[in-house]
Amino acid sequence: MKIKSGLIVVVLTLLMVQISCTTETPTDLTKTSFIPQPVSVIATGNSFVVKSSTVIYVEDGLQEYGQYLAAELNKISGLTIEVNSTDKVTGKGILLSLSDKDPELGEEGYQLTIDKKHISITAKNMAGCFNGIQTLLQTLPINASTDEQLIIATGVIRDFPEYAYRGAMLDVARHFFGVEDVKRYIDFLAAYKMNVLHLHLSDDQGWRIEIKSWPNLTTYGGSKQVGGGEGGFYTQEQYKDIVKYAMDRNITIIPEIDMPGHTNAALASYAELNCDGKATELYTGTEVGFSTFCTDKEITYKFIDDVVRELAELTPGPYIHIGGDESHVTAIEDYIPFINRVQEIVVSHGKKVIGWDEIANADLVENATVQFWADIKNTALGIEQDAKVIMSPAARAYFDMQYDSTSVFGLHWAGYIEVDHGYSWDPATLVPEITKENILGIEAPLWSETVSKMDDIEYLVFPRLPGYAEIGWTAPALRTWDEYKLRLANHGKRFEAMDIDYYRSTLVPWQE
Ligand code: TNX
Repeated sequence: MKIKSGLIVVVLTLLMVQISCTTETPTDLTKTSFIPQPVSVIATGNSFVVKSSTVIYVEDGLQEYGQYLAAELNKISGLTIEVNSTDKVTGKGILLSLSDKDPELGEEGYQLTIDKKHISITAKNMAGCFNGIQTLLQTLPINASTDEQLIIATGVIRDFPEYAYRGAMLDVARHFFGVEDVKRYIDFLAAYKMNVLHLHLSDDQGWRIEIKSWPNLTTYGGSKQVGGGEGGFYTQEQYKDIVKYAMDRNITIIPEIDMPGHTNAALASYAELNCDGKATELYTGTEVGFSTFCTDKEITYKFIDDVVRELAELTPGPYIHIGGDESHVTAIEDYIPFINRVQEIVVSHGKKVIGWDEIANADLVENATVQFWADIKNTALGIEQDAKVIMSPAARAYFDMQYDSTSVFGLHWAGYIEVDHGYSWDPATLVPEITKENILGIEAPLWSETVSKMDDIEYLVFPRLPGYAEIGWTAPALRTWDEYKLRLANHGKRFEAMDIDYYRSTLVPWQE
């Protein structure tokens, strides 16, 4: 009998340990699967509980981010957390504030301090504050049920990015994606601290941005898409709405008008842009390199000036992307003066130039940026001319490359990109000709020849996007695939909660 009751005590104790383990409050902040991995995470062993009485306090100018955080917390918790415009924390609360007393954090860094009663996010700029908010949100489940307590482990996170430019591109020309889809794409970037969305707004198959001085571009040139279906375009009002939505999430929109090649939609819309004065037919296939603006007609430059002027007026960000890739039917003697002149047009409207790596064959203007996608020689020419480089190596960073031969969507002209291959590279050492001081950052482009719905986009973009975000944010010394894949696995639940239709790579140990 004695032995029996002893056994019962042991069993009961074990059971209690088990129960307390499974309902354990998170007290070790270092156990959180942050993506991107922060510069430093120190745990202090306690926890902060988010309650209905928790207030968000914001300094002047941070009201919008306060509201954003409240909305996210309320979504997760079912609570109605309030925002208070004051920097004096009176009760239990979360404080957002700006300070330039910590120069190590730089333009986009932040310090997130969590203790039992207070949470504070301090940054030099609003951008840093937004990044700190994203880190704070990753300490919480994305979809807690209302009766579950929202508990955050205490500690201190200091964090700042490796590269200033961390972006993704969306090709809305081959297939058109409406405003709501673009906003969802923006949410994906924001959750992982990416700060640039490059929109590929024109190509052979469609022109997607309203230009008031050349209306046929969209009414006719935007009417179709790959496969022959109905296309679409953004009115200027819709584009402004996208720009604002992005800006509220610390994301700069970079609009691209691809030229002199990839211009069939414009050439079909206006006969005078063709050398023979005849409009081309609309095109709905997926070939590249067959179209070109007529580079020695004056009307071409009047057209480009109008387009760039209207676009620059709508775009608060510093850049206009002029494309310049795959102009296979433009003679190099025509291509170079064309790119030179278009760069001057961009500069005259107060913007900086970005172009695909081919533009480095021209005489680059000051502050030009070359986007490396395929050709190292071109990119090296750009570096010789003091241009900065955006790293988008097709064989590593193209969202439209298939994961493997069984992938439903995507292409594979640059190879297959499994999740580990997309993650395991360092922009500063990938190519000997391109070194850290040349690099502005990284961008993962999604070309849309094979995708026509948001679900298709999600399959190609997830789970690779968090990896590109981490390459842009986290120093290479803090990143290995073997450790990253465990953190990524913990984000599967977040993808599901966001209804993201992601690719279940067998290389990642997803949680059941
Ligand atoms: C190359 S990358 C292109 C695009 C295609 C893409 C497909 C680049 C600058 N040009 O026109 O859509 O390949 O992967």
